[in-house]
Amino acid sequence: MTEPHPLIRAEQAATTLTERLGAPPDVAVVLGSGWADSIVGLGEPVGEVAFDDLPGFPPPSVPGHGGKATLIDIDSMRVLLLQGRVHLYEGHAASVVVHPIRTAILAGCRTVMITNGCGAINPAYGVGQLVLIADHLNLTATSPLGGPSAPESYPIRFRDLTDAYSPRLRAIARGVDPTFAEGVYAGLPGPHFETPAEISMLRTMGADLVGMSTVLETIAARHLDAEVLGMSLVTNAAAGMTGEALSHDEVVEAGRDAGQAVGARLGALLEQLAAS
Ligand code: 8IG
Repeated sequence: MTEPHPLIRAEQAATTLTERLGAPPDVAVVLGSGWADSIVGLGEPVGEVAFDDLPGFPPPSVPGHGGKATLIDIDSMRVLLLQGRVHLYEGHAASVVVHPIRTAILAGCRTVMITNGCGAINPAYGVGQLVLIADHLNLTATSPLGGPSAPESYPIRFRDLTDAYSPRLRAIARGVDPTFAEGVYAGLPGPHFETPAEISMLRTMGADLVGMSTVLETIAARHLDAEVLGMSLVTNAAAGMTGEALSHDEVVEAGRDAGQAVGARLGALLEQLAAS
């Protein structure tokens, strides 16, 4: 038998997800590195589904540490928190990387908040700062819209990506904090960090932030006409900027230190979204 199209797989997962949650979710939040602790005070879970129970979700790379989708209510808005993103650098195809977000959107989420931990290329950004993504450079050399064409009921794959990161949602975020910085996010395959020369190149190309996620998910979400809010937590200055070497441990620690503040911001944002 031939493999079903990735969008059909996502439809199947969406059906299971909605059954398990009892009703469709409204908003999805993809939680990136450094964001795990941010959801502690957001609200009592009213539903939870392990990725293991959903078709097409890859098995966890560390046994027992698979992802899950947790549902919380913010006022009358049903928010699906997606914990346990997978990356290109784990050897997954682009279609696998975007499977969770496609599943959430096909289950009913018309708004997606995509978060990540990243390095700052723009020297104006400090470690621990949240930055709204205004636009991206997809430097992964791939697209989730490549491969066999989608079933006819789907939009064409030649998707316009003007205003991919919703100006409307960014304005709502600035309603929470008028000083919210914005920047251009460069998405690379990783998993190594950049050389200082690569960071100079990326700065010349217009990038403010650099990371290993987000761009493929945004493309997949826009293909399905969901509105995207992208938000980056700066966990380190990019390579070559401080004279110090980058260390994964420091990056993880910066994420942990920022957890509470990030959670408060995420909560305020979701409240504002629910009210708008
Ligand atoms: I967290 O400095 C985090 N992720 N490519 N470069 C890239 N990805 C990152 C970085 C960084 N920090």
